Amino acid sequence: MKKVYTCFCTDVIHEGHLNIIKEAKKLGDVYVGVLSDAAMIKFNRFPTIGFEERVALVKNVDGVKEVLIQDEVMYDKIVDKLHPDYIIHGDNWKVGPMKAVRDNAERLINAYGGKIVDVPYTYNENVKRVDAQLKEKLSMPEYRRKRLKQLLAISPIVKTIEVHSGLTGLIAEKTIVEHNGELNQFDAMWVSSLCDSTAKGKPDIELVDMTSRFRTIDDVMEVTTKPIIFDGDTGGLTEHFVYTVRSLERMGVSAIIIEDKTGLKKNSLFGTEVEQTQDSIEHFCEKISAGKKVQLTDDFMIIARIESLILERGMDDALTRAHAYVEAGADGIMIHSRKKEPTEILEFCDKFRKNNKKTPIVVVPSSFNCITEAELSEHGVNIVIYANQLTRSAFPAMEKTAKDILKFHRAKEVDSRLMPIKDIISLIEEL
Ligand code: SPV
Ligand code: MG
Repeated sequence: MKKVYTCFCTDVIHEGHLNIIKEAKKLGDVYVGVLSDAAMIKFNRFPTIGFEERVALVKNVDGVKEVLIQDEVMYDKIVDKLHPDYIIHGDNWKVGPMKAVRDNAERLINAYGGKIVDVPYTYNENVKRVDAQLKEKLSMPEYRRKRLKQLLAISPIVKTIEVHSGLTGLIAEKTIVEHNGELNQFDAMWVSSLCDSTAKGKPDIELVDMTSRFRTIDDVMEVTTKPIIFDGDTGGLTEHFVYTVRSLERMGVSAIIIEDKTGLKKNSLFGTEVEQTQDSIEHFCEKISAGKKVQLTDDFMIIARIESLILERGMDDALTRAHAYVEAGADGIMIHSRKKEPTEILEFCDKFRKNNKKTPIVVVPSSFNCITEAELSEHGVNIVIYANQLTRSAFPAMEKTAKDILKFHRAKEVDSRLMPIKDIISLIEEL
Protein backbone atom coordinates (compact mmCIF):
# COMPACT_ATOMS: atom_id res chain seq x y z
CA MET A 1 0.00 0.00 0.00
CA LYS A 2 1.09 3.55 -0.72
CA LYS A 3 1.61 5.87 2.25
CA VAL A 4 -0.45 9.06 2.35
CA TYR A 5 0.43 11.73 4.89
CA THR A 6 -1.53 14.71 6.09
CA CYS A 7 -0.91 17.02 9.03
CA PHE A 8 -3.73 18.33 11.22
CA CYS A 9 -3.43 21.49 13.21
CA THR A 10 -6.84 21.60 14.80
CA ASP A 11 -8.81 21.17 18.03
CA VAL A 12 -12.02 20.11 16.27
CA ILE A 13 -12.48 17.61 13.46
CA HIS A 14 -14.94 19.02 10.96
CA GLU A 15 -16.11 18.02 7.50
CA GLY A 16 -13.05 19.64 5.90
CA HIS A 17 -10.75 17.22 7.72
CA LEU A 18 -13.04 14.27 6.98
CA ASN A 19 -12.96 15.15 3.31
CA ILE A 20 -9.15 15.10 3.32
CA ILE A 21 -9.19 11.66 4.97
CA LYS A 22 -11.70 10.44 2.38
CA GLU A 23 -9.52 11.64 -0.49
CA ALA A 24 -6.38 10.28 1.18
CA LYS A 25 -7.94 6.82 1.57
CA LYS A 26 -8.41 6.62 -2.19
CA LEU A 27 -4.62 6.81 -2.53
CA GLY A 28 -3.42 4.44 0.17
CA ASP A 29 -2.91 4.05 3.93
CA VAL A 30 -3.60 7.26 5.78
CA TYR A 31 -1.04 8.62 8.26
CA VAL A 32 -2.01 11.76 10.13
CA GLY A 33 0.46 14.05 11.85
CA VAL A 34 -0.63 16.10 14.83
CA LEU A 35 1.26 19.36 15.17
CA SER A 36 2.89 19.90 18.56
CA ASP A 37 1.89 22.88 20.72
CA ALA A 38 5.18 24.68 20.07
CA ALA A 39 4.81 24.32 16.30
CA MET A 40 1.10 25.17 16.34
CA ILE A 41 1.61 28.57 17.98
CA LYS A 42 4.08 29.64 15.30
CA PHE A 43 1.85 28.65 12.48
CA ASN A 44 -1.72 28.89 13.59
CA ARG A 45 -3.43 29.75 16.83
CA PHE A 46 -3.00 28.64 20.39
CA PRO A 47 -4.56 25.19 20.95
CA THR A 48 -7.74 25.18 23.04
CA ILE A 49 -7.19 21.55 24.08
CA GLY A 50 -4.07 19.69 25.16
CA PHE A 51 -1.75 17.85 22.80
CA GLU A 52 -2.82 14.40 24.08
CA GLU A 53 -6.45 15.27 23.46
CA ARG A 54 -5.65 16.35 19.93
CA VAL A 55 -3.89 13.05 19.30
CA ALA A 56 -6.89 11.10 20.70
CA LEU A 57 -9.23 13.14 18.53
CA VAL A 58 -7.40 12.17 15.35
CA LYS A 59 -6.97 8.51 16.44
CA ASN A 60 -10.75 8.24 16.62
CA VAL A 61 -11.28 9.30 13.02
CA ASP A 62 -12.34 6.43 10.81
CA GLY A 63 -9.78 5.49 8.19
CA VAL A 64 -6.67 6.75 10.00
CA LYS A 65 -4.01 4.03 10.07
CA GLU A 66 -1.52 5.78 12.32
CA VAL A 67 -1.12 9.05 14.16
CA LEU A 68 2.32 10.67 14.21
CA ILE A 69 3.68 13.67 16.05
CA GLN A 70 4.89 16.51 13.86
CA ASP A 71 6.92 18.77 16.12
CA GLU A 72 8.01 21.27 13.49
CA VAL A 73 5.95 23.36 11.10
CA MET A 74 8.14 22.24 8.21
CA TYR A 75 8.00 18.64 6.98
CA ASP A 76 11.71 17.69 6.93
CA LYS A 77 11.73 15.35 9.96
CA ILE A 78 8.39 13.72 9.23
CA VAL A 79 9.19 13.07 5.57
CA ASP A 80 12.54 11.63 6.57
CA LYS A 81 10.83 9.29 9.02
CA LEU A 82 7.75 8.22 7.06
CA HIS A 83 8.81 8.64 3.44
CA PRO A 84 5.22 9.10 2.23
CA ASP A 85 4.21 8.60 -1.39
CA TYR A 86 1.71 11.44 -1.11
CA ILE A 87 1.30 14.50 1.08
CA ILE A 88 -2.27 15.69 0.98
CA HIS A 89 -3.55 19.05 2.22
CA GLY A 90 -6.34 21.59 1.70
CA ASP A 91 -5.47 23.88 -1.20
CA ASN A 92 -5.58 26.90 1.13
CA TRP A 93 -1.85 26.32 1.65
CA LYS A 94 -1.13 27.43 -1.91
CA VAL A 95 -1.30 31.10 -0.90
CA GLY A 96 -0.17 33.34 1.97
CA PRO A 97 2.42 32.42 4.56
CA MET A 98 1.37 28.75 4.40
CA LYS A 99 2.76 28.57 0.86
CA ALA A 100 6.21 28.29 2.42
CA VAL A 101 5.09 25.08 4.12
CA ARG A 102 3.75 23.69 0.86
CA ASP A 103 6.97 24.61 -0.96
CA ASN A 104 8.97 22.85 1.72
CA ALA A 105 6.82 19.69 1.53
CA GLU A 106 6.92 19.71 -2.27
CA ARG A 107 10.69 20.01 -2.39
CA LEU A 108 11.13 17.15 0.06
CA ILE A 109 8.69 14.74 -1.57
CA ASN A 110 9.70 15.53 -5.14
CA ALA A 111 13.26 14.52 -4.28
CA TYR A 112 12.21 10.85 -4.35
CA GLY A 113 9.30 10.99 -6.77
CA GLY A 114 6.45 11.46 -4.28
CA LYS A 115 3.55 13.80 -4.96
CA ILE A 116 1.67 16.66 -3.37
CA VAL A 117 -2.14 16.43 -3.55
CA ASP A 118 -4.13 19.63 -3.02
CA VAL A 119 -7.74 19.04 -2.05
CA PRO A 120 -10.21 21.92 -2.54
CA TYR A 121 -10.49 23.62 0.86
CA THR A 122 -13.86 23.12 2.51
CA TYR A 123 -15.11 26.48 3.71
CA ASN A 124 -18.84 26.35 4.28
CA GLU A 125 -21.08 27.77 6.99
CA ASN A 126 -20.40 24.83 9.34
CA VAL A 127 -16.63 25.10 9.08
CA LYS A 128 -16.88 28.87 9.45
CA ARG A 129 -18.93 28.41 12.62
CA VAL A 130 -16.42 25.96 14.15
CA ASP A 131 -13.65 28.41 13.35
CA ALA A 132 -15.47 31.31 14.95
CA GLN A 133 -16.31 29.23 18.04
CA LEU A 134 -12.65 28.30 18.55
CA LYS A 135 -11.62 31.93 18.20
CA GLU A 136 -14.25 33.08 20.64
CA LYS A 137 -13.18 30.42 23.11
CA LEU A 138 -9.60 31.66 22.93
CA SER A 139 -10.63 35.23 23.65
CA MET A 140 -12.71 34.46 26.74
CA PRO A 141 -11.10 35.76 29.96
CA GLU A 142 -10.60 32.35 31.58
CA TYR A 143 -8.77 31.03 28.50
CA ARG A 144 -6.85 34.17 27.68
CA ARG A 145 -5.65 34.89 31.23
CA LYS A 146 -3.75 31.62 31.68
CA ARG A 147 -2.24 31.72 28.21
CA LEU A 148 0.90 33.62 29.21
CA LYS A 149 1.85 30.92 31.71
CA GLN A 150 1.10 28.27 29.08
CA LEU A 151 3.29 30.07 26.56
CA LEU A 152 6.13 30.34 29.06
CA ALA A 153 5.98 26.57 29.43
CA ILE A 154 6.17 25.79 25.71
CA SER A 155 7.98 28.65 24.06
CA PRO A 156 11.71 29.41 24.44
CA ILE A 157 10.91 33.13 24.33
CA VAL A 158 7.51 34.84 24.34
CA LYS A 159 7.51 37.52 21.64
CA THR A 160 5.40 40.48 22.69
CA ILE A 161 4.43 43.57 20.71
CA GLU A 162 3.00 46.87 21.90
CA VAL A 163 -0.69 47.61 21.27
CA HIS A 164 -2.75 50.68 22.14
CA SER A 165 -5.94 50.33 20.08
CA GLY A 166 -8.14 47.87 18.25
CA LEU A 167 -6.14 48.43 15.07
CA THR A 168 -2.73 47.80 16.61
CA GLY A 169 -4.32 44.80 18.35
CA LEU A 170 -5.28 43.45 14.93
CA ILE A 171 -1.71 43.84 13.74
CA ALA A 172 -0.44 41.90 16.77
CA GLU A 173 -3.10 39.28 16.26
CA LYS A 174 -2.86 38.72 12.53
CA THR A 175 0.68 39.45 11.40
CA ILE A 176 2.37 36.25 10.36
CA VAL A 177 5.52 36.11 8.26
CA GLU A 178 7.48 33.57 6.35
CA HIS A 179 11.21 34.23 6.44
CA ASN A 180 14.11 31.90 5.72
CA GLY A 181 11.75 28.95 5.56
CA GLU A 182 10.21 29.65 8.96
CA LEU A 183 6.82 30.97 9.97
CA ASN A 184 6.46 33.37 12.86
CA GLN A 185 3.93 35.50 14.67
CA PHE A 186 3.76 37.41 17.95
CA ASP A 187 2.71 35.49 21.05
CA ALA A 188 1.46 38.27 23.30
CA MET A 189 0.58 41.97 23.52
CA TRP A 190 1.97 44.77 25.71
CA VAL A 191 -0.32 47.60 26.70
CA SER A 192 2.44 50.17 27.09
CA SER A 193 1.91 53.22 29.29
CA LEU A 194 4.10 55.24 26.93
CA CYS A 195 2.15 54.36 23.79
CA ASP A 196 -1.29 54.38 25.42
CA SER A 197 -0.51 57.90 26.72
CA THR A 198 1.09 59.02 23.44
CA ALA A 199 -1.95 57.87 21.45
CA LYS A 200 -3.95 60.24 23.62
CA GLY A 201 -1.42 63.03 23.22
CA LYS A 202 -0.55 62.83 26.93
CA PRO A 203 2.82 62.49 28.73
CA ASP A 204 3.81 59.13 30.20
CA ILE A 205 3.51 60.19 33.84
CA GLU A 206 0.59 58.07 35.11
CA LEU A 207 -1.71 60.86 33.98
CA VAL A 208 -3.97 58.64 31.86
CA ASP A 209 -6.13 57.10 34.57
CA MET A 210 -6.89 53.41 35.06
CA THR A 211 -10.44 53.69 33.71
CA SER A 212 -9.05 54.99 30.45
CA ARG A 213 -6.28 52.36 30.38
CA PHE A 214 -8.93 49.67 30.90
CA ARG A 215 -10.89 51.10 27.96
CA THR A 216 -7.82 50.57 25.79
CA ILE A 217 -7.56 46.96 27.00
CA ASP A 218 -11.22 46.48 26.18
CA ASP A 219 -10.75 47.79 22.63
CA VAL A 220 -7.83 45.43 22.14
CA MET A 221 -9.65 42.46 23.65
CA GLU A 222 -12.68 42.96 21.42
CA VAL A 223 -10.68 42.05 18.31
CA THR A 224 -7.91 39.73 19.53
CA THR A 225 -7.28 36.41 21.26
CA LYS A 226 -3.64 36.73 22.33
CA PRO A 227 -2.65 37.26 25.96
CA ILE A 228 -2.10 40.73 27.37
CA ILE A 229 0.70 42.04 29.58
CA PHE A 230 -0.31 45.35 31.13
CA ASP A 231 2.17 48.12 31.87
CA GLY A 232 1.01 49.13 35.35
CA ASP A 233 3.61 51.91 35.82
CA THR A 234 4.35 52.09 39.58
CA GLY A 235 1.09 50.33 40.45
CA GLY A 236 0.12 53.48 42.35
CA LEU A 237 -0.78 53.33 46.02
CA THR A 238 -0.81 49.79 47.40
CA GLU A 239 -4.37 50.44 48.53
CA HIS A 240 -5.29 51.14 44.88
CA PHE A 241 -3.04 48.50 43.36
CA VAL A 242 -5.02 45.64 44.89
CA TYR A 243 -8.13 46.82 43.07
CA THR A 244 -6.22 47.11 39.81
CA VAL A 245 -5.05 43.51 40.18
CA ARG A 246 -8.61 42.30 40.74
CA SER A 247 -9.96 44.24 37.76
CA LEU A 248 -7.25 43.10 35.36
CA GLU A 249 -7.61 39.51 36.47
CA ARG A 250 -11.35 39.59 35.94
CA MET A 251 -10.92 41.12 32.49
CA GLY A 252 -8.64 38.26 31.44
CA VAL A 253 -5.33 40.12 31.39
CA SER A 254 -2.44 37.72 32.03
CA ALA A 255 0.07 39.90 33.83
CA ILE A 256 0.80 43.32 35.19
CA ILE A 257 4.32 44.71 35.32
CA ILE A 258 4.94 47.32 38.01
CA GLU A 259 8.14 49.31 38.36
CA ASP A 260 9.93 50.11 41.57
CA LYS A 261 9.56 53.86 41.37
CA THR A 262 7.59 56.21 43.55
CA GLY A 263 6.26 59.75 43.31
CA LEU A 264 5.96 61.38 39.90
CA LYS A 265 6.91 58.62 37.48
CA LYS A 266 8.66 59.60 34.27
CA ASN A 267 9.46 57.34 31.34
CA SER A 268 12.52 55.17 31.99
CA LEU A 269 14.16 56.13 28.73
CA PHE A 270 14.84 59.58 30.25
CA GLY A 271 17.08 57.77 32.77
CA THR A 272 18.84 60.22 35.08
CA GLU A 273 18.10 63.24 32.86
CA VAL A 274 14.96 63.81 34.92
CA GLU A 275 14.31 63.40 38.61
CA GLN A 276 12.98 59.92 39.39
CA THR A 277 12.78 58.25 42.77
CA GLN A 278 13.24 54.54 43.27
CA ASP A 279 10.97 52.90 45.83
CA SER A 280 12.48 51.20 48.89
CA ILE A 281 12.83 47.43 48.68
CA GLU A 282 10.57 47.01 51.73
CA HIS A 283 7.77 49.16 50.41
CA PHE A 284 7.83 47.69 46.91
CA CYS A 285 7.84 44.17 48.38
CA GLU A 286 4.76 45.05 50.40
CA LYS A 287 3.02 46.20 47.23
CA ILE A 288 3.86 42.96 45.42
CA SER A 289 2.69 40.82 48.35
CA ALA A 290 -0.54 42.77 48.69
CA GLY A 291 -1.27 42.21 45.00
CA LYS A 292 -0.51 38.50 45.19
CA LYS A 293 -2.76 38.16 48.22
CA VAL A 294 -5.87 39.50 46.48
CA GLN A 295 -5.72 37.70 43.16
CA LEU A 296 -8.24 34.90 42.83
CA THR A 297 -6.70 32.61 40.22
CA ASP A 298 -3.31 30.98 39.80
CA ASP A 299 -3.18 32.31 36.26
CA PHE A 300 -2.49 35.98 36.86
CA MET A 301 1.12 37.15 37.13
CA ILE A 302 2.59 40.14 38.93
CA ILE A 303 5.94 40.98 37.41
CA ALA A 304 8.34 43.30 39.24
CA ARG A 305 10.33 45.75 37.16
CA ILE A 306 13.69 46.88 38.42
CA GLU A 307 14.86 50.39 37.61
CA SER A 308 18.30 50.19 39.27
CA LEU A 309 20.24 50.11 35.98
CA ILE A 310 18.13 52.93 34.50
CA LEU A 311 18.80 55.05 37.60
CA GLU A 312 22.48 53.99 37.70
CA ARG A 313 22.30 52.37 41.11
CA GLY A 314 24.46 49.44 40.07
CA MET A 315 24.24 45.75 39.35
CA ASP A 316 24.33 44.62 42.98
CA ASP A 317 21.32 46.77 43.81
CA ALA A 318 19.45 45.33 40.82
CA LEU A 319 20.22 41.76 41.87
CA THR A 320 19.40 42.34 45.54
CA ARG A 321 16.07 43.78 44.52
CA ALA A 322 15.33 40.96 42.08
CA HIS A 323 15.77 38.30 44.73
CA ALA A 324 13.80 40.31 47.30
CA TYR A 325 10.91 40.84 44.88
CA VAL A 326 10.76 37.12 44.05
CA GLU A 327 10.78 36.37 47.77
CA ALA A 328 7.83 38.77 48.17
CA GLY A 329 5.86 36.80 45.58
CA ALA A 330 6.72 38.33 42.19
CA ASP A 331 5.98 35.88 39.36
CA GLY A 332 8.59 37.42 37.12
CA ILE A 333 11.31 40.05 36.94
CA MET A 334 11.65 42.73 34.32
CA ILE A 335 15.08 44.28 34.08
CA HIS A 336 15.40 47.49 32.10
CA SER A 337 18.33 49.39 30.62
CA ARG A 338 18.75 52.32 28.28
CA LYS A 339 22.27 51.44 27.20
CA LYS A 340 22.90 50.92 23.50
CA GLU A 341 24.70 47.66 24.21
CA PRO A 342 23.04 44.74 25.97
CA THR A 343 26.08 44.08 28.21
CA GLU A 344 24.54 45.09 31.54
CA ILE A 345 21.27 43.32 30.77
CA LEU A 346 23.08 40.08 29.94
CA GLU A 347 25.27 40.40 33.03
CA PHE A 348 22.16 40.79 35.15
CA CYS A 349 20.47 37.78 33.53
CA ASP A 350 23.52 35.54 33.94
CA LYS A 351 24.01 36.52 37.59
CA PHE A 352 20.31 36.26 38.42
CA ARG A 353 20.10 32.81 36.81
CA LYS A 354 23.00 31.57 39.00
CA ASN A 355 20.65 31.67 41.99
CA ASN A 356 17.29 31.51 40.33
CA LYS A 357 16.70 29.10 37.47
CA LYS A 358 12.96 29.44 37.12
CA THR A 359 11.48 32.91 37.63
CA PRO A 360 10.70 34.35 34.20
CA ILE A 361 12.86 37.28 33.08
CA VAL A 362 11.36 40.02 30.90
CA VAL A 363 13.36 42.52 28.85
CA VAL A 364 12.47 45.50 26.67
CA PRO A 365 15.21 45.92 24.06
CA SER A 366 14.32 49.43 22.81
CA SER A 367 17.83 50.87 23.26
CA PHE A 368 19.86 47.66 23.09
CA ASN A 369 18.04 46.65 19.94
CA CYS A 370 20.87 44.78 18.21
CA ILE A 371 20.39 41.69 20.34
CA THR A 372 18.31 38.85 18.88
CA GLU A 373 15.62 36.81 20.58
CA ALA A 374 17.80 33.70 20.38
CA GLU A 375 20.70 35.45 22.16
CA LEU A 376 18.38 36.75 24.88
CA SER A 377 16.94 33.28 25.33
CA GLU A 378 20.45 31.84 25.73
CA HIS A 379 20.93 34.17 28.68
CA GLY A 380 17.73 33.01 30.34
CA VAL A 381 15.28 35.66 29.10
CA ASN A 382 11.72 34.36 28.77
CA ILE A 383 9.72 37.33 27.51
CA VAL A 384 10.85 39.98 25.04
CA ILE A 385 8.71 43.09 24.66
CA TYR A 386 8.89 45.34 21.59
CA ALA A 387 7.43 48.18 23.60
CA ASN A 388 6.99 51.13 21.27
CA GLN A 389 7.97 50.28 17.70
CA LEU A 390 4.43 50.30 16.27
CA THR A 391 3.78 53.80 17.57
CA ARG A 392 7.17 55.04 16.42
CA SER A 393 6.63 53.66 12.92
CA ALA A 394 3.10 55.01 12.55
CA PHE A 395 3.83 58.56 13.69
CA PRO A 396 6.45 59.55 11.06
CA ALA A 397 4.37 57.92 8.31
CA MET A 398 1.30 59.92 9.31
CA GLU A 399 3.27 63.13 9.74
CA LYS A 400 4.83 62.81 6.28
CA THR A 401 1.40 62.25 4.73
CA ALA A 402 0.00 65.32 6.48
CA LYS A 403 2.96 67.45 5.33
CA ASP A 404 2.72 66.27 1.73
CA ILE A 405 -1.01 66.99 1.50
CA LEU A 406 -0.29 70.51 2.74
CA LYS A 407 2.55 70.86 0.27
CA PHE A 408 0.72 69.65 -2.84
CA HIS A 409 -2.78 70.84 -1.96
CA ARG A 410 -4.14 67.41 -2.86
CA ALA A 411 -3.70 63.78 -1.85
CA LYS A 412 -2.55 62.27 -5.16
CA GLU A 413 1.18 62.46 -4.31
CA VAL A 414 0.79 60.43 -1.12
CA ASP A 415 -1.54 57.78 -2.46
CA SER A 416 1.06 55.26 -3.65
CA ARG A 417 2.39 55.02 -0.06
CA LEU A 418 -1.03 54.29 1.43
CA MET A 419 -2.74 51.02 2.15
CA PRO A 420 -5.65 50.52 -0.26
CA ILE A 421 -8.99 51.15 1.45
CA LYS A 422 -10.07 47.65 0.45
CA ASP A 423 -7.14 46.12 2.39
CA ILE A 424 -7.77 48.14 5.51
CA ILE A 425 -11.41 47.11 5.45
CA SER A 426 -10.50 43.47 5.03
CA LEU A 427 -8.39 43.68 8.22
CA ILE A 428 -11.59 44.11 10.14
CA GLU A 429 -13.76 41.07 10.43
CA GLU A 430 -17.47 41.26 9.92
CA LEU A 431 -19.59 39.06 12.11
C1 SPV B 1 6.38 51.49 28.16
O1 SPV B 1 6.32 50.96 27.06
O2 SPV B 1 5.57 52.32 28.55
C2 SPV B 1 7.47 51.12 29.09
C3 SPV B 1 8.74 50.66 28.56
O3 SPV B 1 7.28 51.26 30.27
S1 SPV B 1 9.80 52.03 28.47
O4 SPV B 1 9.13 53.05 27.68
O5 SPV B 1 11.02 51.59 27.87
O6 SPV B 1 10.01 52.52 29.81
MG1 MG C 1 5.60 52.41 30.76
